[in-house]
Amino acid sequence: MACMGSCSGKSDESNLNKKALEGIESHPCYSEKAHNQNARMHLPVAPKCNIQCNYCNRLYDCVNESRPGVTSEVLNPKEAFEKYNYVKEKIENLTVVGIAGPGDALANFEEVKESVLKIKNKDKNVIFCLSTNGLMLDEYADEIINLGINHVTITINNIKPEIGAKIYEFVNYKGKIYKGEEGAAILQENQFKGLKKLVDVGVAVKVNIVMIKGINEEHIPELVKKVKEYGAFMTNIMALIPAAGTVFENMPLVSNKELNELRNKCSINLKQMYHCQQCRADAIGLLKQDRSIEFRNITKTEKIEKVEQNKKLIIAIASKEGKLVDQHFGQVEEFYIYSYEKDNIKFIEKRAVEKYCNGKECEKDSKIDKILKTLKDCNIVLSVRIGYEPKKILKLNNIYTFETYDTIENGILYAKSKTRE
Ligand code: CLF
Ligand code: SF4
Repeated sequence: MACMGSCSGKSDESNLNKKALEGIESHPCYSEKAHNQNARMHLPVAPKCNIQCNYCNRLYDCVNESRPGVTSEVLNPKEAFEKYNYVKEKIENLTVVGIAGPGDALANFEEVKESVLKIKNKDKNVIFCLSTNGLMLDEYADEIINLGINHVTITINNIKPEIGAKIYEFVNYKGKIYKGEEGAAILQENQFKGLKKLVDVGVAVKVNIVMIKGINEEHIPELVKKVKEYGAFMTNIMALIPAAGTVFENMPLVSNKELNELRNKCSINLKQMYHCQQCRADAIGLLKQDRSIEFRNITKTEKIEKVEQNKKLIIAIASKEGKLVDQHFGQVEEFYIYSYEKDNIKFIEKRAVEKYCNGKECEKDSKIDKILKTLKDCNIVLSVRIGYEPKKILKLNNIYTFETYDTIENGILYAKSKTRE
């Protein structure tokens, strides 16, 4: 599960092991005090998921969007390690490395394990944090413990399969698809078995709960009591984000007042998180100050084939008014086409395209094909952000993509510096 979490209420720290307890002080999600001081970095190494939540749309990467499941890149363990080293140099107070999607950490366990081991071998003091939907938690709990991960988040939205059946479209358990109450029951059983295994060795388990009006909000206090009985350290009740293109896209919004009233009610039983930012799967920095855009693509530059010094570059710019690179790739309806040759930057024309992002996944394949035709002579696309799917497809067609927010001229010079010998 993409991790979706000022704390108050009761929690029992006496159950925690020494590392889990020590880690809380500098964990921005577990400690309200730490959230203004300590930074976390998410490694987006887990693209696959093994369930389908009715609120999840992992590929919808919009410029204004900051929510779980969204990332601008997916890294392999080597790239994740390189990126960690780079970010660590720049952010002194980086204490936590989390894996929060964009899919489920345990549906990508080999990548998660390799990334954790690489970083751990280099830096013994990192606090690792993992977020999961819990479907494979019973199976992987021992490995998680052996890896020394002492902070785990499980998203549990219900303790009644009839409610779960309304939240999950399907559960893919060990290669077989289960739907309705059957699927929800399998998920629930594994979540609680895994929770117990972790709590038994003192891991600090936070349970994330998505508050969905008309589906589970009445049920949440009972759910919080249950996870408390099982030894969860705290819960983080979050408002549903009705993401475009999902079954729940038209569900009612939850107000802050409603959310905090429910949290207050539940705080009688268990410590509550009030400062969750529902962050991206590639978030970096303090919870309230996401710096991920600064660190995009830093591990990818060596893969760019160098272009001959004098070859003319054709560059497509995502720009609202033709002055700045200030649009997300998915939002562009008109690209500004420029050429760069022998130190000369020249505007050529505007080219209309159909907007790539409208929230409907099913239409994206045909749209990217059309965009590719429109940009077929281009070497470079410059935008503020681009999702990993279109980026990958453009790359396969020898069009390199760069993310920046700058004047068009500076953007072109930046892209040129990355592609020239
Ligand atoms: Fe990341 Fe989640 Fe670990 Fe925090 S986020 S894996 S516990 S390090 Fe934190 Fe972000 Fe809320 Fe998650 S603010 S979405 S609770
Ligand atoms: Fe999306 Fe749900 Fe899978 Fe998380 S667990 S990635 S929210 S489908």
